[in-house]
Amino acid sequence: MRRAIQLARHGLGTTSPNPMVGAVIALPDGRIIGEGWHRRCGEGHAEVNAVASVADRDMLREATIYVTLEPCSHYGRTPPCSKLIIDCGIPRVVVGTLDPAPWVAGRGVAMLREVGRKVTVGILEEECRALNPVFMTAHSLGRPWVTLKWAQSADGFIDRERCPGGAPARFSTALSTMLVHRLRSLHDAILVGSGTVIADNPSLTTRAWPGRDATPVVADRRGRINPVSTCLDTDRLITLGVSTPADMLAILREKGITSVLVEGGAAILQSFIDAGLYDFVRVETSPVRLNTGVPAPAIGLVPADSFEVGTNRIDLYGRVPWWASIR
Ligand code: AOF
Ligand code: ZN
Repeated sequence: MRRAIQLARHGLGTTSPNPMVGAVIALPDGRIIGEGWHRRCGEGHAEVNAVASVADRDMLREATIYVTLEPCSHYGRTPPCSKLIIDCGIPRVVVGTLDPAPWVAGRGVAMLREVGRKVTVGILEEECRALNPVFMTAHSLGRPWVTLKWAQSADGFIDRERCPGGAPARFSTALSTMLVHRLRSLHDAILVGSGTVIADNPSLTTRAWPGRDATPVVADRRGRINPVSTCLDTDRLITLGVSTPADMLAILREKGITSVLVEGGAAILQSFIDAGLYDFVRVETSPVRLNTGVPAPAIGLVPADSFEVGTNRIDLYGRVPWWASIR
């Protein structure tokens, strides 16, 4: 199962909205005869790739498949893995954790047991759940995973007081920008307020990182922004006309968004903090002092992890995902 978890991690950044999943096929003496992982949404699941990697199919009749997530039972973009396991004759299945998605939710295990396959559930369960904080949150809490992110001056301001179009205060460095773009690419959506769009006209892309671009989302209750004149990818842009974080998340969930990175401004960040609707917070602090300006949001927590990137300090709060501590 540990090996299966390692394999699953190769899917980071390309499986969403699907989870990262790994699978290992072994003989009773422990010899590994097949390995696989889910590489990309729309492509084969971990079990499919693991079975395909086995040279001698006859060996499957005495093998055990270890899979980090319950094999699926549904026809989605691909056919059910439980059916594959049954059809190729694997007698024993070891599952890390159950799949909380409503289209599986225990039915994969039930299908296997119904035809007499031996199934063990809950091996390295915490680790297997922690592989996919986004997928687990989206399906168990019924809302997207929420990351809050801002950069601040040494004296706690996120920006100067300035008029629209005036240059924003710059806290990030070339290296920390790469890490922010990596963080963006690991979310389905990036949310900003209309004030941020009017003041900065950001593009919210991942140009400093070779990952996919997240869907841009603008909270624009009063219809202040003109989508045509923004730098945002208007083909994919979602505008939200609602005011509360809970309402925003409900709409994003309906649109199939499983994770959102909230990038500001201060008021929208503070509204998510006040509503308790966040999972993880990343704060970058520059040595630059502004003396006056827009105060940074107040989170009132002790960091779970801190590290330095060049001149800047990064503090991580809340439930820190495994992929956020990589540095
Ligand atoms: C597995 N093994 O490797 C993964 C699973 O549209 P599909 O066919 O790709 O199905 C996606 C759903 O399948 C996803 O929401 C989750 O419930 C499950 N993911 N299941 O047996 C895998 N990635
Ligand atoms: Zn599957």
